[in-house]
This record gives sequence, structure tokens and C-alpha cells, in this order.
Amino acid sequence: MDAKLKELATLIKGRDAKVIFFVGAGISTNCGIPDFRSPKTGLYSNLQKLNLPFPEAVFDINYFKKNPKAFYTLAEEMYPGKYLPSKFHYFIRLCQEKNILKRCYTQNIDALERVAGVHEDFIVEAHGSFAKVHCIKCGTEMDSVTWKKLMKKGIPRCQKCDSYVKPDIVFFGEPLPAKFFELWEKDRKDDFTVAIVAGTSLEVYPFAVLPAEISSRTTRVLMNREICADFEDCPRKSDLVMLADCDHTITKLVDLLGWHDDLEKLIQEG
Ligand code: CNA
Repeated sequence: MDAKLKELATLIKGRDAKVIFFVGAGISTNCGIPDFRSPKTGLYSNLQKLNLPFPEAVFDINYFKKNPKAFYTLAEEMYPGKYLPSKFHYFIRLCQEKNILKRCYTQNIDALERVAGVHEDFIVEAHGSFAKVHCIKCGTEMDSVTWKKLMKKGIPRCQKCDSYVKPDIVFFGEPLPAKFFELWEKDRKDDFTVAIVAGTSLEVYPFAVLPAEISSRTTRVLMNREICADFEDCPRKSDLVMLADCDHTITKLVDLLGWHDDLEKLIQEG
């Protein structure tokens, strides 16, 4: 691991370095937000109380149309504002401050990249966010203040047609935002210094294929508790696989980069 970290630090310190991130729920577990699939602590193993027919139903659009309660129970838990970013989120911000950040593709809906101060031009929220709320039938937008107020009283309904409303989080069975496809069409043709894949089981498509589509001239890095997807099935000789807590890995990396104080300053400033 140490040799790999040194190699990564050298790449990041190199001339005109550019870093691109592909992240998932694992970068937010240290913030107190459970991921989906970690055994015992993951959301899927804790969803019994919602009486779901299958765990993914909580984010299934057809299930939601009939029974929105499960999603709303979870939405209250995960609504942005309750949690603070992790070291990893602040490392993404630090890359922005050092002018080496190219993009951050995130599957997360917690918006913690934004909270950490990463500019929205760099962020692709592949599975949407809580930022906007729409009626699932007539498409009318509901402002988030009204939505939050209504949520306190029960399941919010459209004030125009009385159907259910939901935030623009991508459910199973719904298309990903156009921004995801537009930017990936450009980014996939580019060479980067490193692509850091972190905190994801890479089980949700189409996001899961992105690491396989990264240019062969870009060094891929996996910072995860477990090996997954293309890193396991089609490993590249240049891959740097670091199986550990991603905040732990980042702590060591910033020390090697000499950026420890810069990162702490960002965290202190919040
Ligand atoms: P997942 O399938 O739950 O996988 C998480 C991965 O992260 C697993 O491989 C874990 O081993 C690993 N992991 C967990 N904690 C750490 C850690 N501290 N350090 C390193 N690795 C860790 O989650 P994915 O993101 O891959 O699945 C995609 C889903 C999850 C998306 O649709 C998200 O919307 C959804 N999700 C998001 C959040 C959030 O916004 N924070 C939370 C839960 C689920």
C-alpha cells in the first residue's frame, strides 16, 4: 500500500496533473450515512422495518407510485443538512483549490461534495439530488421550503393535481440526468493523470461501466474496502488498488503530498 501511495503522490505532484473522481456511498459512511451494501450497517440490511418486498423497492419508481412511505422515511433520514462532509470530500475540494480537479462523478444524493465547497461545474450528480422537487404525474415543480413543510405533516402531494411529488433523485427505472451523458461523452475521450474510484461497489448501471471506459493512458486508482467490477474482472497493469477505509488512505496521501495543513484548514473552515 505505501509503495502504491508514493506512486500516486508522485503522479499527483507531476506537471499539469489532472484528477477525476468516481465516487459512491462509501465516501459518506464516515459522516454517519449508511451505504447500501455493507453487511450489517448498510441500508439494505436495515430496511426490514419498512416492510419492502425487496430492498431496492425504496428507490423503485413503480413501487413509489403505490407506496411512497418507504422512500419518505429514508428521505427524512438522508435529507442534506444533517451531515458534515468527510475527509475524502474535502480532499476533492483540495484538488479544486490546487487546480488539478477535472471532474467528480458522484452516485451520492447527500450533496456533501457541494457542502465541502466543490463547485457545481465540477460535480456530476449521476443519480440526481434533493435540490429540486417535481410532481411525478404533471411535472409541476414544488419549492423545497413547501416540500419540507408538507413532509412534516405526511406524504407531500402536488398542489396542482394532488399526485405524489418527489425530489429529482434518479430511481430505478428512471433515466439519468442529461448532464451525466453530455459530460461523460467529453470526459471519456480525455486522458487524465489519475482517476480515483472510491467508496462504491460499482453495481449500479450505467455508472458502473465508467471505470472500464477510462482511457488506458490514465492511471486508475481504487480506494475502497473491497475490490469490485472492472478492477477485479479486467485489471490493468497500471491500476493502483488500495483496499482500506478511504479517509485513512487520504490521510496518508495528503501527508505524502505535504498537503496535511491545507486539508486541515479546509476542514476547520467548514
Ligand atoms: P454501495 O453499493 O453501498 O457500496 C458502497 C461501497 O463502499 C462498498 O463496496 C463498501 O465496501 C465501500 N465502503 C463503505 N464504507 C467505506 C469506507 N469508509 N472506505 C472505503 N470504502 C467504503 O454504494 P454505491 O454508491 O456503490 O451504490 C450506488 C447507490 C448508492 C447510488 O444509487 C446512491 O444513490 C446510493 N446511496 C447513496 C448514499 C449517499 O448519498 N450517501 C447512501 C446510500 C446509498
